[in-house]
Amino acid sequence: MAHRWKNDLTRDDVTPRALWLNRRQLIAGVGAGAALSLTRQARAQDLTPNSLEQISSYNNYYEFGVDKGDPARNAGGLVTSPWTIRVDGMVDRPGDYALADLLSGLATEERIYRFRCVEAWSAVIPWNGVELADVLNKVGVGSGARYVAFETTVQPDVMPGVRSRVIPFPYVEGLRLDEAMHPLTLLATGVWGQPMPNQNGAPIRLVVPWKYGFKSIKSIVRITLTDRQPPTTWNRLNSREYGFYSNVNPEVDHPRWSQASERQIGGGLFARRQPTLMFNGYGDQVAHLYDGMDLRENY
Ligand SMILES: Nc1nc2c(c(=O)[nH]1)N[C@H]1C(S)=C(S)[C@@H](COP(=O)(O)O)O[C@H]1N2
Ligand SMILES: [Mo]
Repeated sequence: MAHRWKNDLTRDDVTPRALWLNRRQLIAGVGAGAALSLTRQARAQDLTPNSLEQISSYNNYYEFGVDKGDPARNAGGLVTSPWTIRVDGMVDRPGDYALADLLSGLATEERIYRFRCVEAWSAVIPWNGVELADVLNKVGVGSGARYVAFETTVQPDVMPGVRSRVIPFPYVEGLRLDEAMHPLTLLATGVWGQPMPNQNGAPIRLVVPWKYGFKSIKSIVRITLTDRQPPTTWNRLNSREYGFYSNVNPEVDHPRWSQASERQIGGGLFARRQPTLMFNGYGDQVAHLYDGMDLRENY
């Protein structure tokens, strides 16, 4: 049986590089017709993308409940329009931005990324979105900024998990500035060319493909540039199990389970376990960010 994951991707095989080139062409006016199709991206990486149905029916979004099916069942009432994002902290142009204004003029892209959750499930997801770096450059990163903090909306009326306080809300996450500025890091507004389903974090959520899923904060209403490492929800709840960095690392086990393998959602009961790849397969592009760091200590 053919393996879904390929360990021997070369730099030229991987999607983002091709897309950077493609993006330059778009900027140069070659036009969307030249865009690398999702099918070709998937083929180049030997990946089988999950269906929209699979991607939107097995979720973690604790504001809507702790079971994987709860977000799909309960997120229908999330109010996503109008949507305002507060941009504050060490930033040149702080303010409350209407979502459309914040994104206007930025290049929208389609990218197929591997997704890896700490509980050993994985997915392959065609995201639509913009590079976070483009948004940060638009608002102007202040000279002292070293981290980016994110916050999710809190809508108690429509969020049963918030009312029952399953964990403290708002959900918060953070990245080091160089991680945030990396071209793989997206603010995603859709999947499979459709608007982001509520349960996946409508209208806009973070996607950091070399980190565990919980770094991908959903339904973002605040972005703060700061000189201090910001608190993150899972690290706050259990710092022994969830670190700030949360890079996918098959060699560092979660205290209660192995992280060495994974199963792609939608594969059924007998889905084959795949070996988990360091940095979720994105090592060529991101390993240099962590040169000299002990990735066991900085988990
Ligand atoms: N606001 C918020 N964002 C969140 C979560 C959450 O509970 N609340 N769960 C995280 C976890 S644990 C995972 S695995 C991913 C799941 O993203 P998906 O449902 O789109 O697959 O969302 C992350 N973002
Ligand atoms: Mo997760």
